[in-house]
Amino acid sequence: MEVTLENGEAIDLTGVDGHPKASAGEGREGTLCSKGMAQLDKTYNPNRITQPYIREDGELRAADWDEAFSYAADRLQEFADEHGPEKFLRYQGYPIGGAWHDTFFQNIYGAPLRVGRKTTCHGPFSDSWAWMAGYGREYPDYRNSEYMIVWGRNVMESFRGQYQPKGVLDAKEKNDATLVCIDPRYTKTAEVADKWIPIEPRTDGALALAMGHVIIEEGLYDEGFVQNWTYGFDEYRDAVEGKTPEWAEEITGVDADVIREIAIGLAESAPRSFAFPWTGLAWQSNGFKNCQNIHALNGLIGSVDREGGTRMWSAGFSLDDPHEKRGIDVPSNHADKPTPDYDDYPFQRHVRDVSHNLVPKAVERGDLRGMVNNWSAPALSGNTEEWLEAMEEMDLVITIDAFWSAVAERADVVFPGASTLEQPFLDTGGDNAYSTNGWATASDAIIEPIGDCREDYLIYKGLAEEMGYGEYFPWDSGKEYYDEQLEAIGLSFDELAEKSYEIVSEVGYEQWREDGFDTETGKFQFDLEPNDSYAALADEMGASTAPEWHPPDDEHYGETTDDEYPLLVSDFFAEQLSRAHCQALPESLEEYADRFGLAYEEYRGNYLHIHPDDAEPRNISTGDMVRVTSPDGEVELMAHVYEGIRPGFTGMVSGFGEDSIQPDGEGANLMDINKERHVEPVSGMTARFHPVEVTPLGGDN
Ligand SMILES: Nc1nc2c(c(=O)[nH]1)N[C@H]1C(S)=C(S)[C@@H](COP(=O)(O)OP(=O)(O)OC[C@H]3O[C@@H](n4cnc5c(=O)[nH]c(N)nc54)[C@H](O)[C@@H]3O)O[C@H]1N2
Ligand SMILES: Nc1nc2c(c(=O)[nH]1)N[C@H]1C(S)=C(S)[C@@H](COP(=O)(O)OP(=O)(O)OC[C@H]3O[C@@H](n4cnc5c(=O)[nH]c(N)nc54)[C@H](O)[C@@H]3O)O[C@H]1N2
Ligand SMILES: [Mo]
Repeated sequence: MEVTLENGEAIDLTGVDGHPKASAGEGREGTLCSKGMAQLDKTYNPNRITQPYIREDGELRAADWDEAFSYAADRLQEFADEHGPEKFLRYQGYPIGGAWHDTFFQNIYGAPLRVGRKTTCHGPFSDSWAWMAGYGREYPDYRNSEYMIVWGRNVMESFRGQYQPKGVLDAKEKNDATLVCIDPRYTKTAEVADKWIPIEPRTDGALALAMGHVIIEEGLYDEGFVQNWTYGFDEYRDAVEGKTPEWAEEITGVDADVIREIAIGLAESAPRSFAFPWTGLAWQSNGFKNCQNIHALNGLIGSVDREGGTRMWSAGFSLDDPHEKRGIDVPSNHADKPTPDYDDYPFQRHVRDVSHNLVPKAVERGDLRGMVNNWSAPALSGNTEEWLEAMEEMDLVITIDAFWSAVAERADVVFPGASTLEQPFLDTGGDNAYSTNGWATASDAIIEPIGDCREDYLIYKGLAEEMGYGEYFPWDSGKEYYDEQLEAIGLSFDELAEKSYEIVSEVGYEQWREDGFDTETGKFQFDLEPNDSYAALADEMGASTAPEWHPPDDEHYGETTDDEYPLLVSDFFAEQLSRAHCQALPESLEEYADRFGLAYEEYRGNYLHIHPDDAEPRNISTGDMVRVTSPDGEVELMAHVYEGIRPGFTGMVSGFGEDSIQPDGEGANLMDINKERHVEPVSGMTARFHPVEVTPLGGDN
């Protein structure tokens, strides 16, 4: 980002022109996403945690850094002596310095367990893609596409300011591309789409199978690709045989004609076309199968890693390892630590890390007794009630945080992390506006940390030194470490930060031509070899690895509505708020309220979006406070009645409520009604669809 400074204070932020993530490509305007823009408000927010805290006689009190480091080091040592580091959980979001977090807490301290990001963001989506295509992430090559199906992905809103929505608009303008939005809500993406398909939630897998049926029936699949580069096509063809558009119409509520139209549209534009699922589908109990069936379409039409299709997007280069360069042998103290066996949770044997919703169970069983957190708000990502109890139960909680989150309030040590304006930052990647290039980007600290905040590197270094492991953190600052990493591409940190970004590598299309797919069979897999570990897991779950349709079924694949709980509720993101991380910022909250024409002064929580057909019989109007009741509990928030949500489906933005960083705890945290059992059974990912009833609270609100 470019920062405008006035008398040493940052007063404005903007994107960098031509930036691979923030622009549509060379010479094009750069802009920021909501999280980027929020760095300014966050940095100067009066509620920000700006000094370390430690717990003394049960109370948190302010401390200086030396005190906090020495206290944390003593407690970590005590913990290791008493319980062993294997009972200390690692939790982190997308912080600056994730590698240092791992070096210290995993490799040196020896804590083997962490919560897998896959179980709170994208498990069903990326796991299914991983076994089908052999790598974790694919990204559409939007700008070169001619037909784009964004499926449970609100690309225009959730990626606002970045290259993705710009690529969508470019494709529409330059390639006359068609954009299809499959989403039960009329989102910002639906607004620009050529076709909005408000599907019945959680039935996407059925729609995808019917599309496969049409594509095969019409002879529109990519025979060359299917024959030479895929495995299990016969099984796939058999699986979709009776799955006609009429069959899917019954399940999905999407007209058979529309299903035919988009299937043919997708196939005729191939390989410059794609069907791309994301978190809307990942958070479903039957999400794995739904995503699998959607991914299969890309194999069928041969748009995998082709121009305008879905790219196997890798950076195409790697940075140097500063430890290695200095001949510092970082131990792997976590490697030989015992980890618990969760025979009663088949997915847990499969997802290398602990599933988010299982953490409270692990604490109850005595397998976990402490944790460290950085830049995450776990209490809001699933199973809240039990998570809060679990944190209370823990003997040691350490967090690096910016606000008084549910973790910070329960922590024994709180370290105030620096914001992106206050510390150096380096990143590399593949997915970006330059379709066949990998990039590196850097920004320097532009202001001194507010109060006593410190850059993340110095927090890990300080802890390591205090515990006698200073030799693993010999660099004076994160910047020095980055400098050594960047030698790989012949730049210093300052040089890169000055330029902002560098296009480093060339990564051509059709990478599979050279090495095949990194799967069991070396091919794109519609189905699995019986000896694959996923196949064994699926077998245990009573699911086949063949492409099939799993309806939500109350047992494994997600609870269903009934007379008592006739509505389905879920949560999602909004442009003005980044996950659980802008709710402390009045600027963001005000913009969010404005968007729905509601008064920020009166209520600063999230809204329950509900269709008039559901609201009217319940006597609910916009601005009313309502109670959302499920078999597992209830939450309260303000209603927003509008036609842009499918009848029967209601939803809210995540990240609010009393355990959030929203200063008054206003609004609802849907995860208050989420329990351990609400997980997708193959990936262990939190599932967020709940049958509920909604009632007006009455009174004068
Ligand atoms: N402003 C902002 N931007 C963000 C974030 C943020 O919090 N705020 N978070 C970032 C992160 S970490 C991620 S992972 C991405 C996520 O980006 P998105 O995938 O866009 O995230 P969600 O808002 O969860 O969107 C999913 C969409 O799926 C729809 N949906 C719900 N149920 C179903 C269903 O059954 N079928 C279909 N077809 N659609 C359904 C929802 O209505 C919603 O519009 O966004 C990133 N960008
Ligand atoms: N209910 C529900 N939960 C969800 C989702 C959902 O749709 N619904 N989406 C999920 C997805 S896709 C993802 S990726 C995960 C992400 O979830 P998390 O990893 O939990 O990430 P955030 O919500 O961004 O983290 C918010 C925390 O970061 C802290 N923070 C903010 N700025 C800073 C800083 O500068 N330094 C430090 N050290 N801390 C800071 C805030 O105080 C806050 O406690 O959430 C998941 N959780
Ligand atoms: Mo995410």
